[in-house]
Amino acid sequence: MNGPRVVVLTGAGISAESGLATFRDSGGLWEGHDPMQVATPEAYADDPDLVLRFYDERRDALAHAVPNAAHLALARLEDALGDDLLLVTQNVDDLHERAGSRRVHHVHGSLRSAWCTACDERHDWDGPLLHRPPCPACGARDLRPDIVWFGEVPHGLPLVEDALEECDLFVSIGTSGLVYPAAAFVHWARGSTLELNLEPSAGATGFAQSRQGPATVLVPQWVE
Ligand code: BV8
Repeated sequence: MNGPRVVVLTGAGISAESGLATFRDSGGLWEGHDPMQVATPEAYADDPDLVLRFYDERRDALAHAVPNAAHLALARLEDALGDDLLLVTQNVDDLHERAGSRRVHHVHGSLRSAWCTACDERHDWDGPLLHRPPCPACGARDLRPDIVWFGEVPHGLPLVEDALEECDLFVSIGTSGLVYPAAAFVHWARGSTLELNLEPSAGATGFAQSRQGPATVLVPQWVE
């Protein structure tokens, strides 16, 4: 199987210059909570309103954010490479899509999708979930954020693993390299590896090359 020649992984750092908070910068707290403690099935079972507010606020912030030069450069890269590029993102925002990327693989889910735990249907979703709207398919009031929480299995790992094993180049952009299994992608990659990040990530030494700087500078430079 001839997989994509280039696999790109993005993290919260690529959306930072669009004004979206990252997980671990600026103290990394939301209303005094560690996001890592809120983004879990246990937190949702224990205090669903807290978790739903966390995602409603981020979904609302997303409506006011716009893609930046890094997102736009990756959309141009897709125009040039077509199926030779696989864009994988840990992000739950839709800035890659709004920049023009057509094939985006969200391994951690999406803010703009809601998942009905009664009928298992997923729905494009823009509004809040705090008031427990009915599922458009079955009417149950069991919609949860369509997000992969800590302890849940990321989407489409076999597809990513196959692509990494065949690729010529793996590029990691804007991620701290702290969350697995995405942080292990660099070790699964067959080809050369490059990290573009504001500072060396936890996995920086695992990359053949690691460049530091803002994504809006480094990504267009790399793509061009
Ligand atoms: C799972 C959705 C089992 C929520 C997220 C070993 C192996 C496997 C699992 C584990 C393991 N060890 C521990 C685990 C469990 C756990 C884990 O990794 N814990 C960590 C904390 C140790 N992993 C899981 O639970 C995963 N599931 O393992 O299931 C399994 C696995 C495989 C097969 C079968 C079963 C699920 C993880 C997914 C959790 N959900 N997101 C939400 O978004 O609310 S993860 C969350 O962290 C976000 O998605 C985020 O994207 C991700 C990683 O964070 P980053 O994107 O890197 O963001 P961060 O703030 O950390 O860093 C930003 C970086 O950008 C910084 O480096 C900064 O310097 C840089 N930056 C800032 N500004 C800029 C910039 N760079 C460039 N330009 C700028 N301007």
